[in-house]
Amino acid sequence: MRLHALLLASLLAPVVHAASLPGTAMTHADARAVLSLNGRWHVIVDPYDNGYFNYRLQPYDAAERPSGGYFLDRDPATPSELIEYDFDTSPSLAVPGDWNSQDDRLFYYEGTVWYRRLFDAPPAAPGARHFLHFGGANYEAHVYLNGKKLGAHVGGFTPFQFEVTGQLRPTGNSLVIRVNNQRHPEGVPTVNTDWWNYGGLTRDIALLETPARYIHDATFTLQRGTTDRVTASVRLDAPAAGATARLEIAELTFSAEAAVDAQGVATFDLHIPGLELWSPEHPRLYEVTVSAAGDRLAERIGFRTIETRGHDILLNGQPVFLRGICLHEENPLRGGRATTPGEARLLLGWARELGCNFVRLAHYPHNEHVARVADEMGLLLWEEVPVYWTIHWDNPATFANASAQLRELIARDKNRASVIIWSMANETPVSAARTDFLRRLCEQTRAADPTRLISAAMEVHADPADINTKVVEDPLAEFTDIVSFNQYIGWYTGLPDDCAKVKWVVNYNKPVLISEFGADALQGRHGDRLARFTEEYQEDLYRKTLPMLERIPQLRGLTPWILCDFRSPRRPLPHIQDGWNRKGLIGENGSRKKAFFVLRAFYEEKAAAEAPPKN
Ligand code: GCB
Repeated sequence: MRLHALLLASLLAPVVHAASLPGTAMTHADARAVLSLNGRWHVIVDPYDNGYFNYRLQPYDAAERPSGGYFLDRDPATPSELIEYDFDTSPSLAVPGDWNSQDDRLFYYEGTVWYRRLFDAPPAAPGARHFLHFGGANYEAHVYLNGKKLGAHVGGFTPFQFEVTGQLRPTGNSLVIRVNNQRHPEGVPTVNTDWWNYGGLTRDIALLETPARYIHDATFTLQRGTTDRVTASVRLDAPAAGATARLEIAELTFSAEAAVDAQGVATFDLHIPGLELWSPEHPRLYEVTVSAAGDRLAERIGFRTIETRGHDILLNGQPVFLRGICLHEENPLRGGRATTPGEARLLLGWARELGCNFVRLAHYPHNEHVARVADEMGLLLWEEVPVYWTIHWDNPATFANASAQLRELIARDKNRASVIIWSMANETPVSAARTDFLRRLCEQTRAADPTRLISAAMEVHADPADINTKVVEDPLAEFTDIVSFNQYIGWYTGLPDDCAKVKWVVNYNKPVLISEFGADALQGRHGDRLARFTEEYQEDLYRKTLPMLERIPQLRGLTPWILCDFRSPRRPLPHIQDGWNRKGLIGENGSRKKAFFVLRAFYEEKAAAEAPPKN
C-alpha cells in the first residue's frame, strides 16, 4: 500500500525538465542528433522497485550506501564488496520498442524496468551544448547520467529532453532510465482502456548537439485566406537582442531577414510568390532553412490552410470530405508498438490503399515519424491525447498531466501540414467537471495553435421517446470546430438492419465527422451476415452504416474503427478474440477482410465525386 502511495506521489509530482529548457523539447530533434542511442539496452526487471527504494522504503541515497540504487550502475570495487545487480550480465531489450512484445514474461508486465546503455561522447565542436532526447517513455521515466539524476517525465507518448552539457565523459557514459508503466486511476489514460498497455522506451533516443546559442523552436504557417502569405517565428533558447534571423527556401530562391527581439524571438511576415500548396493530391514539401546567432536548422515544410465554414471543412479554401480510418500505433503483424518510419509507411500505405485521405491516430500521440511520413505521403491527420472514457476530472494533477501531453504534442507536430485536427478526448461522459476540464484543454490548444481545428470523439444517445432517433447533443461541441462522435449501431446496440430506421438529430452548424463505427470479424471466419464475428457480419454492417451516416446533412468525414486488428486485454473470447480487438479491416496476418472492400468502394465514389472534371 505504502509503495503504491509513494509511486503515486512520484507519478503525480510535477513534470521535471532540465532547468534551461522552456517547457517543451526543442523542435526537430532528429536534425540535431549526433549519436543515436537506439539499439540493445541492458535491462533489470524490478517489480518491487528494489533498485530505487531501500528496505525502509526510502529512496536510495548514494552517499549513505553507495552500492544501493541501480541508477549508480556500479561494479564491485573489490571482490568483497556486496553489489546485487549487474547490468552487464543482465538481459537486453531493443530500443525503441515495448517490452511486452519482446519477452513473454513481460507480456502483461506493468511495473518498473531499469534500462542501461553505455556510450562514448562523440567529438564535439568548441562551445557545443548537449542534450539527451527521449521520444517518449511509458508512463513515467527517471533519467540518470553517470549516477546523477537528470530529472523525470510523466506522460508516456511525448518527447522530453535534458541538457547534459559538461556532464559527459569522453568514454563509458552510463545512461540509466527507470521506466514504470503502472496504470493509475488518476493517470491519463486511466486504468481501463481498450488497448494494450505497452511499456518501455518505445520511442527513439538520441544525444543532440547544438551550438552555444541555438534555435529552440521555429513555426511556419500559411495564413488563412491566402496562397502565398507565410508567418514564421524563430525562437532562440535565450534572449539575443541585436541578432538577426534569416529564413531561406532555396528551391524558390527566397530569403528574408528579421530582427531577434529581447525575448529571443524573430517574427517573419512573408510574401512568397510561386508557393505550391500542400494537399493530399500534391504533398509538396519545401526545405526551409532558418539561421540565427550561429545556429542553423532545416525542416521540410508543407504549406496549407485548414478552416471550417458552416458545415464545410476547407483545405486550401476548398471543401474536402475526410475519407478516413482510425489507427492504433501497433504493428499487427507482430502485435507490438509500431516505432519506425518503415512501420509508419506500412500502416499509412494500407490506409492509402483503402482510399483514405485522412487518418485518426487514436487514442494517444503516436511517434513523431508518423506525421513526418504522412506529410510525405499526403495524408491528413487527427492527433489525440489519451483523455479516454472516465478520468479524474476534478483532480488538478490529472489535468496537469493531460495538459502537458497536449502541449508537448502540439510543440512536436505543429509544423506538420498533415496534422489538421487536435482531439481533446474520446468518449467522455458528459458532466460539468468533464466539460470544464475539456473546455480548458480547448482553450489551451487554441492559444498554442490557432491555425488548426479542434475536436473530440463525443457520444450519441437515443431519444427516450424513440429509440431510433439518435441525438448528438454535448456542451463540449460549443468549444470544438468539428462535431465528432462515435456510434456503434448494429454492434453494441441492435443489428445492422436497424441502421435503415435511424433518424438523426444533430443541431449544430458545424461539420460533422463520425469518429468511430465498426464490428468485430475474425479474418477468415465466414457465415451468415447475422452471425457475429464473421467477415459477412462486418461487411453487412459497413454496407448498412454508410447510407445511414449519409443522412446527416453536415457529414464531412468518417474514420471507421479501425484499420487493423489490435491487441487488447479486454477481449478474451477464445478462438475469436484471443486478446485482440477484431474490428480491423485488416487482420493480424495482414489479410484484408470483406468490409475493407466495401469501404474502399465508398471512398472511391467519394473521391470521384470530388475530383475536378477532366478536360
Ligand atoms: C470505442 C473506443 C475504442 C474501442 C472501440 C471498441 O468506442 O473509442 O477505443 O476500441 O470502441 O472496439 O469497442
